Amino acid sequence: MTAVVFVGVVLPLLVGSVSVTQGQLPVDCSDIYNQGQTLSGLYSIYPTGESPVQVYCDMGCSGYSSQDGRWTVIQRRMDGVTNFYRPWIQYRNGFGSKDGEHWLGLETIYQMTQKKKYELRVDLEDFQGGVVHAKYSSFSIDPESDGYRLHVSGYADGGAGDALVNHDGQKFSTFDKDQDSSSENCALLYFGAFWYNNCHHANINGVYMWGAHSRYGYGVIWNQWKGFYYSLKSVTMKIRPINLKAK
Ligand SMILES: [Ca+2]
Repeated sequence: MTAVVFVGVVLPLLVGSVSVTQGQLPVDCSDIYNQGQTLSGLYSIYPTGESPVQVYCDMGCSGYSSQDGRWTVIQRRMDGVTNFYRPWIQYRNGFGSKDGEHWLGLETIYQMTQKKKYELRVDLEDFQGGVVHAKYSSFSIDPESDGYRLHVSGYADGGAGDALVNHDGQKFSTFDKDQDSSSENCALLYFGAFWYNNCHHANINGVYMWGAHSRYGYGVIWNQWKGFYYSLKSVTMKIRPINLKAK
């Protein structure tokens, strides 16, 4: 009789401990950092609490304090190896190599930003060694049913200028899913995919080109820094939760 009662007590405890463990699965790179992984690199996160998603974590590097790290990279351009002119399903699910050029995927970004409040940092580099960034204190996107609409605000200047103010409140568009504010198809027109308005001041998923060119709006564009006729060398979009615990 004692044994039966004992089992009855233990089972709920086991169930309880399993759910606690699931609650500790990392949702982003900040969680991974807080679990003691302080090196930049590839890690698995669990934005839905179920399936793992591989991400590149920018934990900060020499010359930066750890407060500058803990970023989850959601987009990266660096060498033109990966084709970014892709249809909706690819932008929804993600593509590329996580340790190189890639797009994390709108669904994963949505799952992350609906769980916590995130800030966004965009790092930009030109072909002459210039390096700037733009930071936004609030970043989230809506579910697919609302076109993965962008919400970005709280701009802080890092030399780049505010190109995303033109894209705040826009749905995401690809060449096969025109949700922009133009009578044209912006993605088709500028060979990219973005939260196009009418059409863009940032085209950072545009075709990879090498610096100055003569085709308006083409290439990897951040207009407020280098204008509409200069394609950038590298771009990284990365997010992390605000109100980080002090380390
Ligand atoms: Ca249109």
